[in-house]
Amino acid sequence: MDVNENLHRPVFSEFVYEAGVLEDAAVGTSVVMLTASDKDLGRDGVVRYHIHEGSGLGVFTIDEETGKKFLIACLFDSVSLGIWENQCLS
Ligand SMILES: [Ca+2]
Repeated sequence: MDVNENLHRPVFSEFVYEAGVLEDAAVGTSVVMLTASDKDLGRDGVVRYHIHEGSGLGVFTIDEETGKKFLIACLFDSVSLGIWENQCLS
């Protein structure tokens, strides 16, 4: 068996993450930390995080390496905050 094979997919620690943020929260506020793990060794076990799709895109960003999600725009009443599908790759 080749130990460098990419045999496992990353798995989030929770199926659903719930988080809230105040309407007047400052840009850069940390909103939630997502964590996923991948059982592969080396490069194939390194997890990278992305926001795949969802409503209100552009309001949040995610740190590709840590899974920490941040507010990057001011929130207004008219902004519909909903569900984001997050993706981790490795
Ligand atoms: Ca993997």
